[in-house]
Amino acid sequence: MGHNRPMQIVRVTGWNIHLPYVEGVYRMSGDRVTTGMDAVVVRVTADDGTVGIGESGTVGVTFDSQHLPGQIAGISYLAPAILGMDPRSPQSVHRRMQATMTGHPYCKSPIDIAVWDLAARAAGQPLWQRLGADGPEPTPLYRPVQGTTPDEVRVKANERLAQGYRRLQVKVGDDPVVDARRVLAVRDAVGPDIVIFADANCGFSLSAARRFVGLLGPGGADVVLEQPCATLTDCAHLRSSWDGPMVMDENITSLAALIEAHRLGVADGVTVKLTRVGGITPAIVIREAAVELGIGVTVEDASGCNLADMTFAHVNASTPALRRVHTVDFDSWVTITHVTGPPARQGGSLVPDATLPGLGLELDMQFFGEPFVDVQR
Ligand code: 0XW
Ligand code: MG
Repeated sequence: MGHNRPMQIVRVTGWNIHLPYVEGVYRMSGDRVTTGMDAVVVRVTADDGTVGIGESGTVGVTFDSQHLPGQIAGISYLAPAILGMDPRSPQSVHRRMQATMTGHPYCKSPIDIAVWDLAARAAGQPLWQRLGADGPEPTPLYRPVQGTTPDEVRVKANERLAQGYRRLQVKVGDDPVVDARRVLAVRDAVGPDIVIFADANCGFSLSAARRFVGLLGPGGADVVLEQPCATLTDCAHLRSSWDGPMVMDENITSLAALIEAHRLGVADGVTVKLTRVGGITPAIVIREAAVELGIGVTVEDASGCNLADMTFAHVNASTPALRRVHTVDFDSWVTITHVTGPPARQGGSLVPDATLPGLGLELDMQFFGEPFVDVQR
């Protein structure tokens, strides 16, 4: 038997990087338009030289309660507090972050991901295995279809199919009449076998959401409704008009929120965003509870490139197949890939590498300038 030698975190380094979109712009309801996403990358180094890396970031400042300068300040505050801790116990490191700063989960997320990567590397295991997965299983991808008119979204939906996606997300949440026409146009263009999520990103008032689902007609065009209104209460009221599948995203901020969504009957599925909840440690608690409750789970985030995608690949692989829904591939969205190693995307799925330890990726230092934080013990 080998000896369990002590190991400690001796350095924490963080950079931020802007990731422009390949397609120019991305729109969500309420005229929330961005031309790229911000990502923060954290590297945690152990005393034996093993490193772990994590990425999590923001899409503008009007999606979730997140702000890049806040993330930089919070990570700089948290970094010294985890020096000296054993990175092979990620939950312990997360408890230290919780004790150091209340809230601000978007600051804890990239540190937590980097510590999980390091823990898996130290164990000589891929992260999917460290998280208890059955194997390096694939997670199907979805991709938003953007466009303001029915004709535009028809063309865009077919482009997405040609790119290999079999699951589409149509952004809604503005004018219910216009939105319903666009969703029906996509359904007409892609046929009955393609999964369509209609994501309002909290944009509909309750009355607008009622009008929208009514205009989809009998069977609701077989769409899944994603976060139609801003609150769980309004989503619950919508149940009197919509008995089709409903998925909560922005409202899933914690385990307590998941339990409340379940109690209200609005969570056939949930989207757990790592940056929103504070990293892998809280995400897998929420995921395990959702699986236990029979709720489908997506693990993803608001922003990133292949490093974020690979994290989604590993964490989703450890969700039992019956409850694994889909996820996002940001590397296809943006013009920069700031890591080297295998791409997470394989055709229409994300797949973690079967054997490489941790996340299996290295930072490509040509993309990183001065770090905003670099603390050492
Ligand atoms: C499609 N996303 C994963 C990208 C944006 O960050 C928001 C999110 C969503 O579901 O709306
Ligand atoms: Mg969403």
